[in-house]
Formats: sequence, structure tokens, C-alpha cells
Amino acid sequence: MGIINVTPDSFSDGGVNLHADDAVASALRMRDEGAAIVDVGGESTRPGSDAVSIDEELRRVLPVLERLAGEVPVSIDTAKADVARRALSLGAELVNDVTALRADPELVEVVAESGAYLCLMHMRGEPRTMQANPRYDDVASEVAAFLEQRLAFAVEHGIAEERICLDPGIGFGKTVEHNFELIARLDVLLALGRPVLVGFSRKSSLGRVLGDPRATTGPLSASLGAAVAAYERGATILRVHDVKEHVEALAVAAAVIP
Ligand code: 7PJ
Repeated sequence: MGIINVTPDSFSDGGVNLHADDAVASALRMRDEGAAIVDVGGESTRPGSDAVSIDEELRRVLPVLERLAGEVPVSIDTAKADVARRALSLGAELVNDVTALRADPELVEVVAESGAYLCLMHMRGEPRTMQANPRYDDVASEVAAFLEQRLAFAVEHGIAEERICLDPGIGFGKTVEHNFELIARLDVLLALGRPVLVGFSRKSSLGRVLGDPRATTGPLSASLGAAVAAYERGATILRVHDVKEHVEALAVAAAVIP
């Protein structure tokens, strides 16, 4: 899954795809490099970020979605029912909601009626404050219990279980140690019986593990290490910025992993 942030302030690629022309070109390049889907988002959810209005989010993503329709499978990264509805009508196939259907009570119905795929992600707290001292007794079982509950909620509201993938939410209300433990213990999430998506690309925990305690991003080399480790532990969807390099690294990992 290639990442297209149509935002001025994303932590890792803020501004590069803010103009529709650039976002479309990036998405088509990612497709050509081997991405199975591109995840288009108009609201930054990095730590400390503020929400954007529906109008602003639509203004950012709709021109991009219009031009990607029929060109590449699209995921819409939004927590808003109105944005998802418009995106799905333009052909988006998956709704990536980092709030796991908690922010907008209408989103569950929009997804259920459309028959779209859905990604449910774990987040502790909200983006503005989530990195302030997150604590868990057992991060893997707490994240799994949350995702199990959100999966049940989605299914109760008419979304087919076969259409749902689960995501530990790397960096969303977690310390460096929590993020790595979640990958080490990915089997706890896989036990829920759904595909697992991991998004570690360029995240600050990678830079911190490499020795910079104030890192706000991580390098490509470290992103590739995290993606291969997650894949080896059973993740089947990797959300990444650098598609070509990840496709190559994962192709090699796939050649040695049964
Ligand atoms: C994630 C995400 C993630 C899912 C972001 C960034 C930070 N959606 N949206 N999983 N991270 N499903 O662009 O890397 O880890 S925002």
C-alpha cells in the first residue's frame, strides 16, 4: 500500500503531494513500482496534528481521486463519513479509518452499504495528545482486545468480516518499545483471523532505535527492516512511502520465507 498524503503537514512527506498533479503522478508511479493499492488521505494524523474541516479534506482529495479512478486501486484514509461516501462513489475500494469507526457514527453505515473493504486501526487517545506517556500492561493483548471489539462492532453493523483488515497502529499512542513489541508479537493480532496491515514506514521509532532520541522520522533502510520483520511475522499489507524499495525487499524476503 503506497501512501499519498494530500496534506501540508504530514510528518514524513508533508507538502510533496499537496497539489493534485503531484499526488496523481506519485500514485501512478507507485502503481508502476508494484503497489497493489494507494492510500489517499487529506487529513494528517501525525502526533500533535489538528483536525481539518470536511470541506478542506474534500478539496484536497477529490481532484486526486477523480483522476485515479480506473487507474489504480484506491484506499481512502479518512475518519469522516462524508469524505468516505464521496471517495467510494469515485471508485475507492477500501476505507482506512485510523479511529476504527469511533469518530463518525455514520461511517460504519457508509462502509456497510458500499461493500467496501475496511481497515480498523488501533489508536490510544487522539493525535493531538496520544504520545503523552502512553502506558499498557500488555500492549499486544490490549491492542488485540480493542481490535477484536471493533471488528465485532463492524460485523454487527453489516460489514462483511472477509472485507476487514486489522492494524496495530504503529506510533498511535505507543512508545518505541510498544511499537516493536507489537511487531514481535504480531501472532496475537493474527489470532483474530483477519489480515494484518502494518505501517512502520519512516516513523520516528525507527530513528530512535538507531540512536537519536529526538528523531521525528526514520530512514528508508530502517523502514525496510521493519517491513521485512513484520512480513516475516505474518503481516500481509505494508503501508509505505517508498514503494519500489519495499517491493524489492519484500520480494527477496518472500523468496526465502516459505
Ligand atoms: C497509519 C495510517 C498506519 C493505517 C498513518 C503516516 C502517519 N493508517 N495512517 N496505519 N499511519 N492504517 O502517514 O505514516 O500505521 S499517518
